[in-house]
Amino acid sequence: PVARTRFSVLSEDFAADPYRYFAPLRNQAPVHYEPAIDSYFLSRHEDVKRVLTDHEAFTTETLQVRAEPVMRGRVLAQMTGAEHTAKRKIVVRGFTGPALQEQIRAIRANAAELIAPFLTRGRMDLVNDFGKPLAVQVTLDVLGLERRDWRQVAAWHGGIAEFITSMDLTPERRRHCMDCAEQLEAYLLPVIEQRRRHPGEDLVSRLCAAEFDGIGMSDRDVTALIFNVLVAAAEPADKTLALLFKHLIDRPEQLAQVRRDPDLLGAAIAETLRFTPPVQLVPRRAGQDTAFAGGTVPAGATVFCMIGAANRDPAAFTDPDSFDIHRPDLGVARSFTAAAQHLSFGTGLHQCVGAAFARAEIETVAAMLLPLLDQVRHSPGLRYQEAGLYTRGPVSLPLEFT
Ligand code: 2IO
Repeated sequence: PVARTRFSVLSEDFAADPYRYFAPLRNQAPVHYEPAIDSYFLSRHEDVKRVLTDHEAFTTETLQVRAEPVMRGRVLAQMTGAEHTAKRKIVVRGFTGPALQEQIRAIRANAAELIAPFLTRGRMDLVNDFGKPLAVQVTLDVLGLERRDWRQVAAWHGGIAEFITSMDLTPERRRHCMDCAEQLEAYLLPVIEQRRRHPGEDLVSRLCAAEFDGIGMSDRDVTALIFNVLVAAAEPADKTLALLFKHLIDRPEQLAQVRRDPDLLGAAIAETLRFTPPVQLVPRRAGQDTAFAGGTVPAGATVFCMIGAANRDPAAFTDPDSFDIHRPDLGVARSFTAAAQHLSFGTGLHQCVGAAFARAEIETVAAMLLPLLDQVRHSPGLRYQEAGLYTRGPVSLPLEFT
């Protein structure tokens, strides 16, 4: 369907179902230029992998305009060298090892509380009734922030995520997003003050106590990394959970296998991430003219790596458009590490720091839900709909169960 002159990834047709355009893009326009936003879209697995691993030729400077205004400072992905290594390590410690074990308990408690009122009703919207609140509550737990403020934080998070992921922000929406960022910052500053004076074991305290090159972290440094963790942990979580359930419900045989053997959940999550990555785009800036097989990207250009298209490249996966938790080329254990073949956590120096946490979160919740949601099925009569170009997931997923 790619008509050479007219096709746009910013069109309504593409937004309605990007997946049908991925093969034509890879085959006919692997270096697709989008004049309205003066950006290049790369869709081949090989090209995307090259952009994400060639840190000389492609930088993360794009985040200066796309993220920094609402993040109130620099996020991990913008850092390089020793600063990046040191600060990344602090964040990693916040949700791996002993910290992760503690968080899994908190995830179970949050999930149990959220699901309880729906068990007798036999119906629930997995996105809006469960996944979204869960994603924010879990993130607040990780950060050591007040869980009871989750509605307010969720609203601010919405504005911040909108800024980062929009291709066409109106001045009004931009103002709204900036207001959300300023209000969340004002909410966090007294907390940061308090943790500086009385540090605990939580991630905010660890960030406050960190030093780099003998210099402590400013309030701005700490705020930006809190925002970073908030957006990165909350935004893709409800989408991944809902996509996992949708793919399994649509394939009763694979759902039955996962029910019988919950050890298959790791594979089901890895395949969900490959098949429908919740983060569809990763932006970079070309530092130099770079030639790809399908065309050249000029120095200074904004480049979007199309993760969904790369993950369905037949050069990387056999029968890429089918969802198969048993696919031999998945590599379940590798799927959550730097050796992953799918690119849903990115790759290279800035590969997702939360990959192991994400797996633990979705696996824990799905293992709890499956036995509770007997005969889980779609609620009849509602049209399934996904939204988002940058981050993408089901708008809602109304389910019935017994
Ligand atoms: C938060 C886009 C949801 C990240 C971002 C400004 C930086 C970075 C990502 C992911 C997912 C979010 N980029 N996480 O793509 O931390």
